[in-house]
Amino acid sequence: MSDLYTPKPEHKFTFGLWTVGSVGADPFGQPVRPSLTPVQLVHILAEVGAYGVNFHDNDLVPIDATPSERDQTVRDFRKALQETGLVVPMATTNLFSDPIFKDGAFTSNDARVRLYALQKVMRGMDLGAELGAKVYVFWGGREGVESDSTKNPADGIKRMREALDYLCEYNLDQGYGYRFALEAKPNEPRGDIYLPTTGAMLGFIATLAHPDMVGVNPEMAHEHMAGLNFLHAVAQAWEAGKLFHIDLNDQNYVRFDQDWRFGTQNWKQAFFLVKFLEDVGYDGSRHFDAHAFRTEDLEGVKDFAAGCMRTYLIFKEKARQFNQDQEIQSLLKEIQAENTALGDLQGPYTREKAAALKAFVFDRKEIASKGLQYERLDQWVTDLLMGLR
Ligand code: GCO
Ligand code: MN
Ligand code: MN
Repeated sequence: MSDLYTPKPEHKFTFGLWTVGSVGADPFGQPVRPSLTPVQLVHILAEVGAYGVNFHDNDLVPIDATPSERDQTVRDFRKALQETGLVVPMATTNLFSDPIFKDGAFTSNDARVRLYALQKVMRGMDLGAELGAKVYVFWGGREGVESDSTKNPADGIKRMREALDYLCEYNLDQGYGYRFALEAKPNEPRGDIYLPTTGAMLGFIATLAHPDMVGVNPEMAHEHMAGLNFLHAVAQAWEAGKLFHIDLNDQNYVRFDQDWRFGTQNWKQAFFLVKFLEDVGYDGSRHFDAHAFRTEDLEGVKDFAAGCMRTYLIFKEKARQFNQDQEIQSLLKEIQAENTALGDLQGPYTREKAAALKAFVFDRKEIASKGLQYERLDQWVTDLLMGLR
């Protein structure tokens, strides 16, 4: 039965092959689930109601596949997409698993590694384009250091810029029309990763040769690892016209990358995030970059994937309730009312306005004495999320 919480294609819910395909290995333990083929994973995603599937080059085509093996894999995958109706909105490159990337890809000290990384990305872009991807994600998991004695971080950033400028040219030259989305993470697997936050990425993008082609792919867990407010990172990206993609998941603050089901842990942050995306009309993929608890079998993996989407839709409905709640809305109106009495002082700078403002006498005590009722409003949000409004 279809209801408000049933995923539909228009919701644009996507998963990476590596998410539902995670076999649950971690630094302390071996895989707990069998590895499934890309074709099997596409069918699982279709079964739970996802709209799309994304991949790293090597999630689909093993790193040492021959050209004919590659073509056969692509044919099989394409057939699975046709059978299920799933689409491929995003593709990316694995620039972190192979030992050649142990000291980074674009930022490695070894020019051969930097060139190999460019070659791998160009081939990955060809693969993604063949399957219809329009967003190409760059997550530089190994672009960093354990010790700053080994590299000058300014050189690291310069090398990142050279690589991205090169790949923007390739994008133009091939006519792929990709939008590049840079994904920040503060650490893990490197001790420190360059450009550690979405805000740092936004600053970096402005220095590129083709800044219009490049935006960000903020990930909830990554900003939370750094103790930051994810919504604020997303809002800054949105306001700058740079929210090209988003990685949704969850985790406790200031820990390792836990990659949990969306909404596992931080309901309020997840609620305000969904509300923001829906209110502003973000129309990109809602991509879940997470995996099932290590305790789960295949049924548990399906529960995980279905849960990500269901929770998103629950928060979407809660956001609608928030926007229609008379009491909440009238308090918001009061809180955010413009003070028209100051009319002439407001607006853009003019010499006259600035002179008038400098001379104006503010009643600081009177302004500061007003209670803002934020406690009441915030409790209403709690009541709403707990189902009591
Ligand atoms: C991580 C990252 C990755 C990337 C993926 C796509 O912490 O492992 O979030 O999952 O999102 O490589 O670029
Ligand atoms: Mn991550
Ligand atoms: Mn991610």
